[in-house]
Amino acid sequence: MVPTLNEEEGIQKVLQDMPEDLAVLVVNGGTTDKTVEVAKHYRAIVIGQKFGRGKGYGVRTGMEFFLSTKNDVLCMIDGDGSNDPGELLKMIEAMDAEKAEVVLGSRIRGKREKGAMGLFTIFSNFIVSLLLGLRFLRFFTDVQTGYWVFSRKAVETLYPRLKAKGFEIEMEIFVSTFDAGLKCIEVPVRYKKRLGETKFRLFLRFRNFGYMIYYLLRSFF
Ligand SMILES: Nc1nc2c(ncn2[C@@H]2O[C@H](COP(=O)(O)OP(=O)(O)OP(=O)(O)O)[C@@H](O)[C@H]2O)c(=O)[nH]1
Ligand SMILES: [Mg+2]
Repeated sequence: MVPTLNEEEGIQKVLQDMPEDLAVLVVNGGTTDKTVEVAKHYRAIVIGQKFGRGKGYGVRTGMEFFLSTKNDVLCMIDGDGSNDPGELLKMIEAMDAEKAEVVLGSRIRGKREKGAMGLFTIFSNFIVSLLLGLRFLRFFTDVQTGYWVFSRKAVETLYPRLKAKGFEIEMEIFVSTFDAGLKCIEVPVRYKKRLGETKFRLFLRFRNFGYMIYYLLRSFF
């Protein structure tokens, strides 16, 4: 599943690099550029997101679609060309080897292209991950990553619990995974500079700190 909003450049790279064994679902969040045309050219299934605007709605639409299929594993990556789809196979192998239900790809522990992640982003992601992980007495380094792999059981368990509309979706997935008692592991992944323009604007980044406090407290009750 590739949640996408105006990523005509990035989606092309993502779909070109996608391992052949993976069927691709592009969840379009109201794109006004050529993202949909490019995705269809590469034979991806394209669906429009339901419920409203925001990445959270996009991810939840993709999960709902996945549950209507018979597939066993759901992978998720960003459509901006920063995530290498080849890493997903490594994440699926790690999920099998460690009998986990959820795998997240850590860009902090993996090799990053120079300039792909600013110091502020590295620092803030690390702090958010440290605090949310500590809440469950675990150590994670990149809870806000765009790389995820879920077992079918994980999607069945998480989908009804998720309420996030926007970029807080990854934090909600993380805390909901532990609240539901699903086994979650982290593996290092490569990260490159994104193509196109960011959708995660500065004010949304600050707002995510508020959400972090909400998710930290929510899981106590
Ligand atoms: N379906 C859908 N996808 C979205 C929406 N907003 C963002 N996305 C996608 O979510 C992914 C992550 O967004 P980015 O802008 O890359 O955010 P980020 O990865 O946190 O930040 P940078 O890569 O540093 O810009 C990208 O593939 C976006 O196109 C949305 O409202 N709906
Ligand atoms: Mg990105």
